[in-house]
Amino acid sequence: MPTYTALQAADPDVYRAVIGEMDRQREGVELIASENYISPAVLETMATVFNNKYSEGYPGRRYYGGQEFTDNVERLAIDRAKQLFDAGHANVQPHAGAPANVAMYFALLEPGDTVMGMDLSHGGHLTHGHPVTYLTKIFKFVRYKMKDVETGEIDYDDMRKVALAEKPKIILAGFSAYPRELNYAKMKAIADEVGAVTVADMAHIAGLIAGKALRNPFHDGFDVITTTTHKTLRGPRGGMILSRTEEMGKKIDKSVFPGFQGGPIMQMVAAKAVAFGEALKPEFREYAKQVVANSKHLAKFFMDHGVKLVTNGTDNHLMLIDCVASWGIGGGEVETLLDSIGITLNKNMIANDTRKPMDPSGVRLGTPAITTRGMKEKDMETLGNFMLTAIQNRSDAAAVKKLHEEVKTFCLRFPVPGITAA
Ligand code: DSN
Repeated sequence: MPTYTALQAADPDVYRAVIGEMDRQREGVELIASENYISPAVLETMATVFNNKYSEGYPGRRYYGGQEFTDNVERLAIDRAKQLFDAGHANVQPHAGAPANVAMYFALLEPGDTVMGMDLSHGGHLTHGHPVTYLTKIFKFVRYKMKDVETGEIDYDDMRKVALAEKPKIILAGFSAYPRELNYAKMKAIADEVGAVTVADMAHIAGLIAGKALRNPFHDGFDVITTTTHKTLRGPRGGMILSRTEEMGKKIDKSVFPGFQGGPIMQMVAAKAVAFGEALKPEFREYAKQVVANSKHLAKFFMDHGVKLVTNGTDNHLMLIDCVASWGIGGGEVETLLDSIGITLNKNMIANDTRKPMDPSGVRLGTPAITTRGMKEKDMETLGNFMLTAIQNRSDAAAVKKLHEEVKTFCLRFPVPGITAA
């Protein structure tokens, strides 16, 4: 375990919080679909002296001196990202996924232009045009949805009809709570008909694409990919924008800096380089394959036990449980109950939900973090049983407490990179 002796001496309060969080991560099961554990090398790089450096601009074109080593790590991150995703250009400076999307919109649109993205309630993301975001004050968003929530198939006919009527400048693929593969080729054909740029926000599935477990939208002619780097890709917290062509990449670069952000967070850029280096290794392909295998196995386990999954299964790392249909209780109640036994997931709206976002009908869960810990198919059954037993015995405090101990004992068998040695 890292010791953090300087922190302990300087600030015992923050030190205690760090140790508490390490213990929580070691002793519990992380099923939040967007979370993961980074390697010791990525973790070390995030705490390096690159923190002390301002580097506005891009490698070889900076506004301040002293850039020999920052240029070096940013070039490594760019080259590795391009190789991982077959991209023509990579901007590795976005601080996170939402800023990456904002920079992308401003690179490609004028105020008042229209974007077509997936409806939040059917799996899309806030930055794909939800009215609570400031983006909707500047751009017009139109939405597409699933045609059939039992299969998850997108309504591509309606998408085409709306695209022909609304003439969006961007057709945006991507999601944060959708368990199926998208048909990028169909979306690209619709975009070509109306002259739209195709963008995929692959934040959730970047690691699965890098690991060749899911299809790469560039291979169907998509123009731009935005992503975070810390989910399935198992890198530091941050964002990235990839372009198919250098020409598009130039527009993106200008938008990220100076258009939107200031100096890059260079220790994170360096850590992205390390994570992308790890993702280029053959072991990462095994990881990506296992994430999907675990997810499909857990989904089947639930369905075999009468649990209702939105779209009745999964093609990727995540699934959505309809808790009301399965157990007659809301997703918030399930989240709180499972938290109390050391299993973390999040309450989530499901398609056509009649409940409110803070008290929705579903929960979302995924397998990226538990797969990093080395869990395999048989462990999915153990986890599924823990969850179902907790729900069945939710009014029996002693049974819930006993289950918490069992979860802890189970978890401690699986090392957490950066916390416990493998
Ligand atoms: N917070 C991320 C997720 O959990 O999907 C998306 O922004």
